[in-house]
Amino acid sequence: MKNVDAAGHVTGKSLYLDDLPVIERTLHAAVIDSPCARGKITALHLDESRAAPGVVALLTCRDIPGENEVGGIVHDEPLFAVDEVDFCGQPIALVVAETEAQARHACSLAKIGIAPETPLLDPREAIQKGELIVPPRTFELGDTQAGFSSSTHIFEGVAETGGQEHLYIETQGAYAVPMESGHIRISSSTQGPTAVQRTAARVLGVPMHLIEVDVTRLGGGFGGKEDQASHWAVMAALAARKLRRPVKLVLHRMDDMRMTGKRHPYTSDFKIGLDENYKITAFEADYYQNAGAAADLSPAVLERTLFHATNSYYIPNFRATAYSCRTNLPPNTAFRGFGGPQGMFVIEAAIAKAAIALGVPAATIQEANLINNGDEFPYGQIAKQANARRAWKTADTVYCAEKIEAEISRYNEAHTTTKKGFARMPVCFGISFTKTPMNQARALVHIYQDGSVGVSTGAVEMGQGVNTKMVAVAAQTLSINPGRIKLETTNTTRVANTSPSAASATADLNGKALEKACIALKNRLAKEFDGIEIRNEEIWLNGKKTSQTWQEMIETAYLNRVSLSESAHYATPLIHYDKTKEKGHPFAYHVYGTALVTVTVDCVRGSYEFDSVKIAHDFGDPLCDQIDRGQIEGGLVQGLGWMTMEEVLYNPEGKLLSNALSTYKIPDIYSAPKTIEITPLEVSGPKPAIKKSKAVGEPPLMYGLGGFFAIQNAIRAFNPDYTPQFTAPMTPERVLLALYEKE
Ligand code: LUZ
Ligand code: MOS
Repeated sequence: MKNVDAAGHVTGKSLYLDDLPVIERTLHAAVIDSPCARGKITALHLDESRAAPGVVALLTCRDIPGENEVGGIVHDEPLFAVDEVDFCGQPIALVVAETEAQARHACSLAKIGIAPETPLLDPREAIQKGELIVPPRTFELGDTQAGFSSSTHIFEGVAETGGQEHLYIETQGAYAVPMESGHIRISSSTQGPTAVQRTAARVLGVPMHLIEVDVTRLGGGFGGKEDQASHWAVMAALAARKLRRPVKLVLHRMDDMRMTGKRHPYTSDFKIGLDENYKITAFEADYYQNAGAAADLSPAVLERTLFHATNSYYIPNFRATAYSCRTNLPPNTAFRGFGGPQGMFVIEAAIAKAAIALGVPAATIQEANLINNGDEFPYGQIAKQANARRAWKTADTVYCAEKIEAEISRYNEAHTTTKKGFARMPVCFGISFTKTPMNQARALVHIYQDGSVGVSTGAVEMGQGVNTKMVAVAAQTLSINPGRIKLETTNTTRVANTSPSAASATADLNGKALEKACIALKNRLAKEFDGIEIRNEEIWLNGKKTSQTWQEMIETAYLNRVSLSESAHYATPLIHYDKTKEKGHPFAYHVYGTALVTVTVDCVRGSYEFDSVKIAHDFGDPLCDQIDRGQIEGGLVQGLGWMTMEEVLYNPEGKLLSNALSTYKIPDIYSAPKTIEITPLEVSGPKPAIKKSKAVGEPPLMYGLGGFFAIQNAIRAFNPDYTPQFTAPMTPERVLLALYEKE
């Protein structure tokens, strides 16, 4: 199965939001945003903007017919600031003009008076001031006090991870077109068409059925368009409704970087206890999440940090509390891994700290504590089909980990100005939205009279290849050629009440719904034609091939007045979660894997190169092997970027410094590992995985954490005085300082 989008992408024919043909009389919008991170608005001088050439309207919070509210989980985020601002880049007003250049020019004429206050930027400071987004959450298993008193070794420390810019190649944007009777059609670059529809309906004060959201594809999302695509779509819709003209709003890169939230930075305290056999007897942690100025998805991200606090390990005595801290940064949001990577970094840091102090390889502790079937996660789910050990062993044997380590030791003995470092990174990631009700999806299938097929689901294609997977599911289930099947745009009038394409669960949820619809159609055709069977486009009857073709059969079915359309709904079975007890069975299943990361550090410059990353990954039976490998490579490199070179920096006034591609560096082909090898575990996926192919979107990102620890090990090989700190990203600047740190 080839990627159905490949030809369109390489020939430049694929349509993104900004490629949609522009309708006559279309207006263009641009956003006036806050230059200040915190303060009262004292004056809005917008007359000059209003009077600028080409300007048709200028909208503020006073022009909102419904609610000035875009917060999904907590209602704490205005679309346009009212009388105070809470972050740099917060939208204050929308300029609508005949051309985009005119709209932008008008924005530059706005004069906003703000009485600035000192912004809160640090989550630990925020919590001292009582600035919490939601009450803290605590997950607990066993008895940590007892666990620590039976520990031979106890270590405590601090672990910190930075933010991460999504850097989807396509920036945020939307195009709203007013239709008749108050109906507005919005094309949006969103992972969550229903989120856009719901939010637009709320802000415009109209029922949801008046808002139609259509998505062709996204040039990347990575979580940044799970909730934060809504703002721009709603602004365009607001202007379209008021002015009765189509309105387009596309953010420029620097606007996008300045105005949107990113991965949540975390700072955390940990305490780990081990017995003489390196078994972890107890683990405690406190996580302080930098949520930014509004809740956005922070409470859900916070929850996933707790779910992944023990990564691939079984820890009998566990207690962790997570705090979502309100600061004056743009509201931070979903980002591939969704709080999981932040949680996993802390346990890996704790293990690394213990290993260094005890003079054993981290692998000794990691391996001793891998989760086994029957072990309990701190949230009460029992590990089933736990492939943690299998992945570890596969990586070990297929890649001869011992040999790699021996070669590195030899290299380090022979070289003085460069050193190599090695780390293993096991990963265990739970598949399902942690909010149980979100685990549902729908699909709609039409077989047309000529035997061609149109498929609609709630899945949004954002480069992850879900369209190809949906075509594969329909083709396999109907047993027809993939070439007969067209994936329609994702549209709220065809498939309603969609969960966002997120949580690695899109192919599973939508694929299962699609499979159900296809099975229903297949069964209906079988019933109509005496129990025929479709096998690879051939029609078989009583175990014999007939002369009839698929196309002829469909034509006859139509003439016989058989319905050739079907819609189906799927809800993940068995999952549940009780927040009052913090126990349940939140995940349909877990994805496991282990990565072996090798790095060479230039000990003169502090720069580094990843020699190789060798991965044993738990695919299940992949629907499209190439797409899954692409997801693994991409996720890994994105994780390495987060851990090493990507540094989101704000100045003390809360202004984003890393605000362009010149100051924010993501991995390019030169900084990607020289080789990436991927070995699938030879195990089928579980039942809730579509066609037994396991979810693949997020888990590989966390292999990147190995990059941090590999670099740290290389530094240790060079500088015996280095006291390991667990602060990511490990930028070349930090590496250089560590290489020459004195005791
Ligand atoms: N989004 C969400 C997610 O709303 N809930 C989740 O559990 C989740 N997990 C990963 C990524 N996005
Ligand atoms: Mo996501 S972080 O699965 O939108």
